[in-house]
Amino acid sequence: MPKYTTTDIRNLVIAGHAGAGKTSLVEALLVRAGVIGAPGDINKGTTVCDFDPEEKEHQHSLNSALASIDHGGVHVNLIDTPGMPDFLGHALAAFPAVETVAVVIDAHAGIEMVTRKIMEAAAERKLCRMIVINKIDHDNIDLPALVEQIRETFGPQCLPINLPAEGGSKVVDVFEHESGEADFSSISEAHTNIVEQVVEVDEETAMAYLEGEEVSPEKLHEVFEKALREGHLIPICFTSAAKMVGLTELLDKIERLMPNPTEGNPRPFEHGEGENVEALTYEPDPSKHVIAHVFKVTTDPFVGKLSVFRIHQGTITKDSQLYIGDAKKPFKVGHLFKLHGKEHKEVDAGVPGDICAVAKVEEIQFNDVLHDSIAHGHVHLKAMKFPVPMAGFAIESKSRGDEQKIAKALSAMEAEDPCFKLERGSETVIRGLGDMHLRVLLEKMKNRYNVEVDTHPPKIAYKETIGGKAEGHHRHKKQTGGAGQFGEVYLRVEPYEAEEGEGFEFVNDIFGGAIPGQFIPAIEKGVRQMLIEGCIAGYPMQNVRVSVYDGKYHAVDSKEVAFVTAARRAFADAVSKAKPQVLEPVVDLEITVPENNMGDIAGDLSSKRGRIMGSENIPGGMIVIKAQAPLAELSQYQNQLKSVTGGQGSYGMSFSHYEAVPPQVQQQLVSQFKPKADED
Ligand SMILES: Nc1nc2c(ncn2[C@@H]2O[C@H](COP(=O)(O)OP(=O)(O)O)[C@@H](O)[C@H]2O)c(=O)[nH]1
Ligand SMILES: [Mg+2]
Repeated sequence: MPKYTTTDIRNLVIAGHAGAGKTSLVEALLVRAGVIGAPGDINKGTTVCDFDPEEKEHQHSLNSALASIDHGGVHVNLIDTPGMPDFLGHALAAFPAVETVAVVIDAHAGIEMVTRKIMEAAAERKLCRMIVINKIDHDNIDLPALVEQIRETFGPQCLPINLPAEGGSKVVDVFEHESGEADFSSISEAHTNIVEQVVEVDEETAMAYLEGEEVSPEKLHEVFEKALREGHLIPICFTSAAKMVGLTELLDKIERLMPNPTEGNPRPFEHGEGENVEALTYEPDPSKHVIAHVFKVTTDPFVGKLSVFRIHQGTITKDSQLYIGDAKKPFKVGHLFKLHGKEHKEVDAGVPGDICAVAKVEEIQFNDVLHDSIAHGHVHLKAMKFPVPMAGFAIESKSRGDEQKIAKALSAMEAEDPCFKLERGSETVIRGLGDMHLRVLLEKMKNRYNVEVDTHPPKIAYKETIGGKAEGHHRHKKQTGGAGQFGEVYLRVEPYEAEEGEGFEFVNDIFGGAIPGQFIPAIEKGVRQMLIEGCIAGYPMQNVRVSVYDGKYHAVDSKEVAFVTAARRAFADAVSKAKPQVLEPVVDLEITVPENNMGDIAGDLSSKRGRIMGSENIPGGMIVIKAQAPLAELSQYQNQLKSVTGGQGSYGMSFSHYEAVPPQVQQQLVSQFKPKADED
């Protein structure tokens, strides 16, 4: 058994924009707590949390990494996460493992794009939040202004719990202290602000406080935790990872005030399938059945596949037999690990709240639930929102014979990353959140799986539809030597909006047996072939209702193939008269650039057939532009934005909807199309 119990555990995700100092902060906390002797260096790739070859190469965190600290009787599990927008998936994936998200903000850079995304996502998942303002040693910073901006952006419930003092060389607590000297603001005022905010969530405590009664520390913890859980308080603390300031104070706050696994809001587990899905209540009770959630899957060069999970209920030991989701057969844990950076230490058991890993269980996938009771089948976590990957490369093997190795590498990487998607169609396309994301994936393929691929921009997933109603006809008649072929079809097409799915309806409107019932499936088959192949530009067709209303047959020469062909041509005939349209995917863009680039960006977007939906100035002289644009125009956007903004701009995109392409684009796509010859 571990030396700590569930209530001794504190789990925190360390998140925030790239460069805020998250990895450095974890490193500094590890040094301060005596876990490691001296801090590693981000630039040399020697930190505990940035250990992947790709992380060393880019000097940035690209995956989540774990480290734990024993401090003052509590066991703190920290999950360091990447802060580049392209790698947001790995940060969000770790959320279900913790009670608290600590959002690190760079004192100099202020609130950035990922800061906002993380704050929003953590609130949406009802996690407790805290803000760490790091780099307080930096020159040219205005901390009072930053605190104000934070409160304006994220709400007045963001309140300092400590304040820098003595020129930023230390921090003083304002929750427990009522007086003293700070570099800005006043300790007594800050104390009153945070204590009043906290006691507000509990009427009794609020009364006692107002009447000047002493509130016990236990009671205060209880109320503090409630305020965090309800989003009524977001404490702000100050650190300098570089100068080792504010670290013990941060650990003290985590120990005394932040929620343990029996506190905070429960994770939204569900059980059942389809319409019978119900919320599942669980308890962090070590003696109950096991429920654990896999929030990270990775490949270790020494132990192979590692699946990292948070235990929510029950105790897992090396002898546990665990089921993976709905699987019928359990696996034996064998070796249970605690991860610390790239190291893994074998442990006997994990209790509720703890974060452990198993090696070499190939079947486990990201987001699986592990449990020890078949009765717990169909338990899953309520679906999490992840950004939809839109950036893509079509890939091709560099050397022949590598196809299988590539397929294996791609599925392994897909299982590890919630924002990496694979499309296998006429071309293999990898999709991610941006160029950088995709390039790192290709590097991983090379480093880990020893395969290389060529890339080119993927084909755009155009679709076809019709804008009006029309009729079509074809008589298929063939007489070659022996038996002939005969089939004649009249049909009607009209726009059709389906509740869900691609939208297709086939209606048999034949009266009086003009075509015998046995040939109707052949007609539907012919139409469906055309829906897949496309009629005007070679893209799948959607939102169409097809009604067959007349035709002719021949007692001897009519056979299935004749009606398939007749239907294909009658359908093409009808579509050509029904205002056919090519549709293209349009994406939502969120572009963050320096204010003075606004004009260039707007001009460039309009040349890309884009439109600006709104903009918002954010601290630091930046502006966030919300826009929509066709995906087809954005294949080089990353590089273009970089050159326009001198590397300061960033953007994210997600799928919005399909829209008709302009006539000249349609003409071009139609002229490139070579329809497939019918088989006779
Ligand atoms: N001046 C100063 N620099 C820091 C501090 N913490 C981190 N840095 C530097 O900021 C850069 C980014 O740090 P890193 O920990 O990789 O940030 P992350 O992307 O949030 O993990 C590195 O060059 C660090 O040395 C700090 O407290 N003060
Ligand atoms: Mg980092």
